[in-house]
Amino acid sequence: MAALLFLAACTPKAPTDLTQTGFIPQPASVTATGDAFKVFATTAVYYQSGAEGLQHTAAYLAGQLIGISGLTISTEAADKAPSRGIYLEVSDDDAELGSEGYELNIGKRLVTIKAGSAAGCFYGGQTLLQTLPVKAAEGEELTIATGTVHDFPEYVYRGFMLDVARHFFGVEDVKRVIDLLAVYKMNALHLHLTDDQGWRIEIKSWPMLTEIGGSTEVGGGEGGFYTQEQYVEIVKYAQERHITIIPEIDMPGHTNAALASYAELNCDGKARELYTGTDVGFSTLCTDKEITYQFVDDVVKEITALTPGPWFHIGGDESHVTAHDDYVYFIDRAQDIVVKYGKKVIGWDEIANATPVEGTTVQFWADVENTTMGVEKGASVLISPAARAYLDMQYDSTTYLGLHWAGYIEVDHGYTWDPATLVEGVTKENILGVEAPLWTETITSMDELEYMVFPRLPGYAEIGWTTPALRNWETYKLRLADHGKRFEDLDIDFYRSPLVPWSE
Ligand code: TNX
Repeated sequence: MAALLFLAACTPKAPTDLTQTGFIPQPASVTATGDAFKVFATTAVYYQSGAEGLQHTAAYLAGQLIGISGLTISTEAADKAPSRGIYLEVSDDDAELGSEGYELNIGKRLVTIKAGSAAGCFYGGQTLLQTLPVKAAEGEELTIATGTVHDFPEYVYRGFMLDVARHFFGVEDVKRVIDLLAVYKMNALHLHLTDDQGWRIEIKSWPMLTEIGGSTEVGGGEGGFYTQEQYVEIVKYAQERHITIIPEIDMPGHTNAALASYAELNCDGKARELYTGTDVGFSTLCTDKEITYQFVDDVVKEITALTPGPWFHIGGDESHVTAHDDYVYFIDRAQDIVVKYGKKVIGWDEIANATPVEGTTVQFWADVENTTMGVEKGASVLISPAARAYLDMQYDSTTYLGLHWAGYIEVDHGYTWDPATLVEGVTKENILGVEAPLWTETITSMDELEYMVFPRLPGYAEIGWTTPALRNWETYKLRLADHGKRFEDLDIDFYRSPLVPWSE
């Protein structure tokens, strides 16, 4: 009897109530059927033969399951659902699911993930993975509560921005960021590739941009840049995780690194000194020189050729030393170049002062008037309010990294808002999605990045994915607390906010 009791105390109880899982983002609906599915060494991930992209999704899911369990989980094409195992299927018989939704059905012997696309199956797989630990303990039996998850996103764009210009982050760091975004069903990574302090992407027709402009960073460190091959490697890695890369070349301001690399881009024909401080708003391309537009054309041409996603971000923020008319003239010409290379324009909200071309998105960060003007001119809006969604804002006055010009953003403040009601005159129909940017003036390493990004990022993922009716801080903070163990197991150096009841 004593031995039995001992056994019962040591064996974790198999979960049987799926509704008790702390999913982030919260799915549209979860129902439980009170049983348990066991993952065995013989469990395989089957995928419907012939469905586009599904083999990759199956391989990704099997890879994750192997990482968790240490078992040899194989993948196999199948013409119909098997009697046991995990089965991925693409079907368009449920219109509510849209292009990214999915239905996850966990039975006692068979798990099926059905979606309108491989992306949907990928997200269903992420939901399934959240029912398991990040890493099983030695000999731990892996069981999943049975039931159904029916789920689809609120917004089509759920993004994170990384500023690799102020401090450079290499390919391996960016891949880790991509992996972490994927866990929370985020699907857009905006790379802020250039700024006053650095030019971070190789442009073959203008090689000094990286040779000179990429050679330093804030604080005077050595900087760095991505070769075009490395950029393609990032794009591909992201694509395999259903994440679109949005490249940003910030113009006509925030261009000191380019102005230091090529004298002819300056109105006075004199190259600028490299800059390693953190001031903004002091640089501008020379808007009335034709060479400027040749430069923009070459840069956009080379980068768009390597970028399968639909967008190109032209920056356009804080051009304080560009005269208003020159600014408008420049943005209009830059937009035309982006369109010429087949991409849609995104720019910071200031670009609404120009004449947005069809399909343009203005990224709201600070100025309500610019944003509503953009909407009046037919643009859609990407919501990134500095006071709510800037990951470089400090949590409180004791945070040792970051800035606070837009205020402090504790985890609850970052979570308790709704994009569709934030700006008067901007409603859900106008909104492409949500993006949380990390500016890196004060962020120099992956540990520092993680500390500012976690635990706020899952909140932005949920704002982008989950309908406001299902979002609530009181229940969210409990789910977030559950994820603390996952952050630890993923080796994420996160901020233990006192507002979240982390378990010991
Ligand atoms: C404003 S947000 C900027 C960036 C800075 C950031 C720091 C925006 C479009 N411009 O250049 O890095 O504040 O929080």
